[in-house]
Amino acid sequence: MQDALESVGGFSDMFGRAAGVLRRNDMNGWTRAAPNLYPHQWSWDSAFIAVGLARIDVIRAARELMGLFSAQWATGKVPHIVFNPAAPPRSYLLGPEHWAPVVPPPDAPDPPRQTSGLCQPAVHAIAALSIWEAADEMGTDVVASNARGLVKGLYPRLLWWHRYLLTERDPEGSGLVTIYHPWESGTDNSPRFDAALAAVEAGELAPYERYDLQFVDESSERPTKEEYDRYLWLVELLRNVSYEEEEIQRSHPFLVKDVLFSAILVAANQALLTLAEAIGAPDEDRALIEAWISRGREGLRSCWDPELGLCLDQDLRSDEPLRVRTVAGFAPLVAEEPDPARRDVQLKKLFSPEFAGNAALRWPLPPSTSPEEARFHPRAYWRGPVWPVISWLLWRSLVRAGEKERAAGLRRASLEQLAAGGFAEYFEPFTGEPLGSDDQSWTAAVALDWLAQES
Ligand code: 2M8
Repeated sequence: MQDALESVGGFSDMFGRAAGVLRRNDMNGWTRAAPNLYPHQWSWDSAFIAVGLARIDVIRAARELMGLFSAQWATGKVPHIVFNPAAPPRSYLLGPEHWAPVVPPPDAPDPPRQTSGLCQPAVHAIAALSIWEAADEMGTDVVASNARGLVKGLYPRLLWWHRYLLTERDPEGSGLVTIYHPWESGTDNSPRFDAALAAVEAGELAPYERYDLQFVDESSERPTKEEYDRYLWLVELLRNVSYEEEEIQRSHPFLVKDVLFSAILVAANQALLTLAEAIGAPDEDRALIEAWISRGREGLRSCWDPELGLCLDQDLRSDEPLRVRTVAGFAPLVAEEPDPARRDVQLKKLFSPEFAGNAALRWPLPPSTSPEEARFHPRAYWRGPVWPVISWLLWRSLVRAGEKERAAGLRRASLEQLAAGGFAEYFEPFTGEPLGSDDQSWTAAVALDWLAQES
């Protein structure tokens, strides 16, 4: 049978083209998220990039994570952006000066690096495990054992990062991570946060220019000015309190228990546990990680909405669930929820007309927001388009749940989407039109991983 991917002419050379994107975005040891729109190193982008690089060069993949973790704060926080001092001026809205705390925090990275003060979902241990496994497949040669050595060196930093998230970001011990800004979710302007953000009253801001709009054709594909005002105001508040966690939890107007972040952390803890076993980490570490996994799953169970069949974020300020159908609702699937009944509900929902089973979709891939939501928008950033990295996360969860056929379908549809539209940042779900930045690194990276699966 003619392979549908070959018929669109993009399959045979896709691996080379994806590798070319990562090569061109390589900044000599770390990878910019995109050529123009995102000229710095982003935290979760780097983790996905390392997953892709593991298919090309295990040492370079490990170095991607090492570069990021060299900017880890003393609390264990991994910053969401590590700035590129050589980025062209007027390329990205917020430079290091916008993040500089009023009083330098005791937990700035050592040696000092220019970073943001937020963090992003903890995909990193998943990436570290991918590198370890790719090295294992290579056998005992010197490159493979060097790569394993580098991952072993990263392990204590990964543990420290997860500890930060489960202590400073979860003083309640709920197993759920509190985010201080929609940017920490990675799904910036998702309608998940509309209600919580609406309650934030932006104060006086210095005039600012939207550099992002030079690189994206339509402003409707990016967040609005009202959203940006609030984003910048939240940054201002955080730096005013020098990122002091207790003070943030006391006074900050945006505090959300993020179910997708929390679920990714559970999956990352699973990966960390496998790594801990592989490297012979102390028993106490393994017991701690196992406890984190149970606590995380328990926390997610408390956010379950039986009527929707989805998990919901919790707004700590209003003490209300944020009731919107988005891909974040598949947190139990991502967290590898062991209860088969709950898993079945999630699987049905994922492939229902509310998500990937919508008959009008160009490819059966989950839109970031359900097309049945009133606030769905097919072109607006995280309000509807399909994001290949999210498809990859869900695909990985299906593989791990033993859902081979469904996983294969998601992978195939994703590769067809990329064969037709290139390595775009996101895609219009009904037409398949590529949107946002071209040559987005993490899109190329997940393509590499998907393509390597068959070989
Ligand atoms: C987007 O976020 C940045 C802010 O962090 C932005 O809009 O300027 C999001 O898609 C985020 O998840 C991603 O990590 C980043 C870089 O790709 O871009």
